[in-house]
Amino acid sequence: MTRISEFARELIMKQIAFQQRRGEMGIVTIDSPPVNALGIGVRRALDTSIRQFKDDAAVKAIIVICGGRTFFAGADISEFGKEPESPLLSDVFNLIENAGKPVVAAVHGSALGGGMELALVCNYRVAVPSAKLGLPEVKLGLLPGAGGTQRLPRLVGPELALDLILSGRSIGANEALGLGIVDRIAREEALLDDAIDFVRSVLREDKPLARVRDRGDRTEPYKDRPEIFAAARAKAGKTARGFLAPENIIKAVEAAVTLPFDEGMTRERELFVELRESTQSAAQRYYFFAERQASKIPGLSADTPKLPIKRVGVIGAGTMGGGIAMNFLSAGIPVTLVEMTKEALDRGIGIIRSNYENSAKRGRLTTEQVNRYMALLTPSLDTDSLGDVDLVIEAVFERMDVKKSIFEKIDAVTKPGAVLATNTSFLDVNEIAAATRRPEFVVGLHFFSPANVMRLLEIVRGAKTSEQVMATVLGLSSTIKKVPVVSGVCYGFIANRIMNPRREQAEAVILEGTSPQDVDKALYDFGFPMGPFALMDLVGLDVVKRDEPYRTVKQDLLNAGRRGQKTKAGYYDYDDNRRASSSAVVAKIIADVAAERGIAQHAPLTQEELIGRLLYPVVNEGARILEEGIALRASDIDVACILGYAWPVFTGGPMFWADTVGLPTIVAELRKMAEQHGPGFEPANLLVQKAESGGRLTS
Ligand code: 3H9
Repeated sequence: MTRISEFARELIMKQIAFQQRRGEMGIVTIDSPPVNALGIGVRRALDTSIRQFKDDAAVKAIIVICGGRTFFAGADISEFGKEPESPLLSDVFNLIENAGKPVVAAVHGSALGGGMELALVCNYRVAVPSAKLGLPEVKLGLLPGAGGTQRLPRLVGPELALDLILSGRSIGANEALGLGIVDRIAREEALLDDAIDFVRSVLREDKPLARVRDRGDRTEPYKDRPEIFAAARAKAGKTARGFLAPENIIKAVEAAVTLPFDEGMTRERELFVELRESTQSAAQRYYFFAERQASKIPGLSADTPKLPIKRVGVIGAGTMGGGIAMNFLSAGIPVTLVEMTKEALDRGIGIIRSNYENSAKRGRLTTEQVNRYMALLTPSLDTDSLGDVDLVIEAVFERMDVKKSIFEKIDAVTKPGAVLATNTSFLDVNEIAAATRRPEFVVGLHFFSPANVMRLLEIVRGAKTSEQVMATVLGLSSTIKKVPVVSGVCYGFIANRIMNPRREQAEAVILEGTSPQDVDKALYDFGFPMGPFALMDLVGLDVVKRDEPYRTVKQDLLNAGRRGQKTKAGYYDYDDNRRASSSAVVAKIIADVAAERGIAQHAPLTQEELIGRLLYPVVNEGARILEEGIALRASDIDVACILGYAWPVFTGGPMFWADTVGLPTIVAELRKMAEQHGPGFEPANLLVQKAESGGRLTS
């Protein structure tokens, strides 16, 4: 255990905690940027401050409040996996709960995880209207491990507690007031004053101290209702397939209903530790930081001036262009949408409107919002109308000659300093930039479909893209609520390039005797929402078709009119309810293609063999992407795969997963594949080096 000197402790304490007296009130203000996470420094500061006021007879009540932008955002996630240091969160919470005088949490910003748990340990909670409270531990593969699973059900009942803890969603202060989680709403700019007023009224009433742990009225009625837990399990089985945390959460909330408080706390602890030690939680915690790291570009300082983006032009009103436009409209940025024909333009605008209206029907938007967004949209049939925009995003079909002529044109009509972006998914951004007189203002903005929904945005940095343009588009990505991943220029960039081997291998193994169903099942069981064949059937084989110099199963299926679900036949047969079943026609096509191409069929690969065959080449491609400097770091590749291809987050993405499998195993398996199937499987140098030196791809 690391020990710090008394002097250092004093210093840390002084920087983090500020104590003041207002009459009989002892006020503890914690200010530990950025988010007041409950790391060791904050715990020590709280411990010392609370102890001091607890022992001071002149202090009749204690208020815990935070400085900076938020109340405590939870335990310090970077501390998990390290040796715990005293005082633990449970020590601090015991101190608060047994202070013998009212302790009040004054909440602004977000009270999340351990932060909300701290508020629940306090006798009362006062919050400003904009405050949010939530237990998002499930998103880190954890459960609320500082009493949240025991106290929240005692306040709001187990059904709502399960809903909140399993979803990890936050609720606003007013909703929390209605549920009895918050006791008083304070004025936005007068939290401390209003919290003091509230405590004074509590002291005047001189009632016994209210402690959530002593409540039983909301849990008692559920003692003989196991069906609510069965229902939660059934739902989690569907919405969180493969994740471990939901089951432990349900068990912990069950304990809140069936066990006395202290026994429930012991059970919560066991269930929490089990999750904390799991690979899944390590992966999800890694991912939490990976997502935040992705927007940080080495050498690009945070104060690089950004270009103002007040108006955007989008060229192409197809599915992609329309989706891209929606991101800006929803962020309040006006868009000029350009198409070649009036029909295509009208169709594109109609789709945007109906997308918004569908959201309104589901209660996610108001009609007023829909109208406001649509009013920001200017349709146009002429690129000359782009003279006043600050950014143009081209989203037309993938042909270099077409893109070049568009860029030449927009270079001529847009104002100097306007950023010109292409949404290409594989073409050379440098070649496109060379068609303009401002290559330093050209960048790739690769959205994923549906562009208004998918959170990933690959930012393709051309050889000449300026730092200012990079800073601008990185900033813009957070305005439109995307997670940016920076990629160098190469075919397919990061996400499409790294996942291509999975498709190639899936198509190869079915010719060698494994069925499309087995391939899809292996990947589904690994945690993907669906396998590649089911996905191609869903999207349409005509949409994903590619020209190959040899006979392919896909082309034969298309020739037989099997375009996927829309024709009730693709790699699978479909009934009227879109239920899939295997197809003798497909099996025959596969056998014919294999015979013609001289590919010998053998016994189907096992699930384990399939995962190696389909996903080790993905890891290998990731290592090449790193070696070539296309990705800045391994974790960026993981973010791209998780957000772009629904790679299961509980494995951490291909790079983190490879580290958990063991790089020597992957290198050895790739070498075996290279012997059997050709040199394309040879492990990348970086992979070999790391495997031999005991290193990891991720840090
Ligand atoms: C827990 O509490 C377990 C307990 O039940 C039991 C324990 C026994 N720790 O997101 P941002 C960093 S588990 C460490 O960009 P925003 C973050 O990495 C915890 N660091 O800002 C970033 O660093 P950098 C349960 C944290 O304004 C910086 O703060 N709590 C933590 O968009 C700014 O973050 C959660 O899961 C943390 N807990 O959003 C809440 N939180 O600048 C997690 C943030 O170097 N946090 N950082 O990149 C959040 O959801 C958001 O950060 C928050 C602010 C909404 C608070």
